Amino acid sequence: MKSGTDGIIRALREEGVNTLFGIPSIHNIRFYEGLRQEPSIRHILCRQEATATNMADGYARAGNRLGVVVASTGPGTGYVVPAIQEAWGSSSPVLVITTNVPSLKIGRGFGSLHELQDQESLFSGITKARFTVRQGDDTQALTKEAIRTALVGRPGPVYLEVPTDLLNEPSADSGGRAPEAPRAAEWAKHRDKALSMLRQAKQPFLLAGTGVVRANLAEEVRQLAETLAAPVVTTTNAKGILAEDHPLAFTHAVRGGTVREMIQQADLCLAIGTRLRDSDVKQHGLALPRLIHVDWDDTWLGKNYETEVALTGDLSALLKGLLEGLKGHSVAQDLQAYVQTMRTRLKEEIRKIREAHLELEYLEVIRESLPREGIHVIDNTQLGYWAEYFYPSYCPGGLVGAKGCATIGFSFAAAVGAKLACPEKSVVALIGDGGFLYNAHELATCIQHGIRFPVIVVNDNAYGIIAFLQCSFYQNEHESRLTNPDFTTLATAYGAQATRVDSPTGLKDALSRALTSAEMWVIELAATFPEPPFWLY
Ligand SMILES: Cc1ncc(C[n+]2csc(CCOP(=O)(O)OP(=O)(O)O)c2C)c(N)n1
Ligand SMILES: [Mg+2]
Repeated sequence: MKSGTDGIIRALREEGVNTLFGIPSIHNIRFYEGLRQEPSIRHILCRQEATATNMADGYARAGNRLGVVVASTGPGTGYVVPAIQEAWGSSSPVLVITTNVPSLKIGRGFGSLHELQDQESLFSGITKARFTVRQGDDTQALTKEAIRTALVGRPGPVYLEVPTDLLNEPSADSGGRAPEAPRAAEWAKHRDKALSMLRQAKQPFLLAGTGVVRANLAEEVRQLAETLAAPVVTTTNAKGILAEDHPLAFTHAVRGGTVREMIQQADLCLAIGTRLRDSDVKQHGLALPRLIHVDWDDTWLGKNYETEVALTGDLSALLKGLLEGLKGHSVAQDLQAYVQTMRTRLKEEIRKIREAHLELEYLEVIRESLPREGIHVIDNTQLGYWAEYFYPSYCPGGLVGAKGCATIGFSFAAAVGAKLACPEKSVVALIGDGGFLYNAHELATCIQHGIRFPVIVVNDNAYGIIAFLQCSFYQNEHESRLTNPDFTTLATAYGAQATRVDSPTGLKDALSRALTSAEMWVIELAATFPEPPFWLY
């Protein structure tokens, strides 16, 4: 008869999972013995559970598939929480497999080793579902259900908890439960209204979010934009859903200048696969015209913007349905001319900003160092904010940001996961000195597993954005300057290669060396970027 562990591992194998990130413990030790006997599953041994979770998240986003982290009771699980908040906010399908105290001791408060009362509740606001295995459950069926829940509809993290004894005990064999089916598109209900609004719009635009990236809908977005001659703006993690050198690409939705003007002049917004969250759009002062909101489900409808027509359900079916309904649509010539004029203005505006800001020159160096399909993973650091506005992404997932909950200390670890998911792609991580010391220990993991890519550490010896905000609000800094280690010595101590640069040409040379090298590289960029772009543009 299969054990609880066998059930989980069989389910992982049957669902095509071949990579896990995690840390062993006395509570999950039986699971690791199972893994030892399962050569088809690769385990990346990490140095802390939060960073292991960021890796699983980066793996999920870059590979457009499930990421899995293995943790253990109490502190091991606690470390997972902030990283799962990021995955939740970014609709990233990450499965947490963790343990709890022995089944008969759960909830009794005996003070057992690692015991954390109500452990599962830590995940209540940041997961799609929580599965807790109890006596008599079939771990294989539950794991399958957990995996499918993470991936179905709007993707997101899921929590699976197994009491340590049940990893070893025989597991029931129920034959598996029916997975939740994706909700059928409900667009037919509002089909005519949406199509007539789109056909009659004088100046429509598309606002695309993470959902279209997760659902692989770049081609549909391009066709919709071209059918309607509609400019496309995006949130950070949807950048590149339409290659940003396409004539209809209008970069980040919350930019000022030409982008804001175009949105103010538009008479219809087709928002697709975006939750229109406050932090993504509303708080930046973005007002929307009449709105058609296309999303996986009703959760976010009408929260931040009044919706005139909502189309919910399977995103792919909805976009295909819209395209079908718009067949034969002809675009007015003056609309085409208007969009062209605005695009030319936007390009000119960016050219002028580049003259005034070295930040754009640095971003250009990173852009030119990476192939079109390269993956640039940014942290919440000044140059990262500039990347959200000014780094052109040419493919979905070409720019990956920690925008789920705006955590710092994400990008380096997430880039490890991205590189493992897409070993054939060039990957670069960008992170601040503050953020890097949240996760620099994972250099050890890179060396141990032969993972290689460059991480650019922007060193301004400060929590720079905080210093900037303090000076802006209170005319003084307080507790935002950092005394740092020598980053090149730190990196070489781990066995990585390292260099320090302080100019765009220095960065260019370092990146070209690192991207063609067979080693892990830390490039310290000694530079201060005093203001974030959202303050200016
Ligand atoms: C986990 C977490 N803690 C604190 C913050 C608040 N915070 C946002 S940016 C920032 C400073 C980041 O410093 P650094 O990585 O050096 O980037 P810089 O701003 O200097 O470019 C801090 C502390 C956060 N976003 N996430
Ligand atoms: Mg800094």
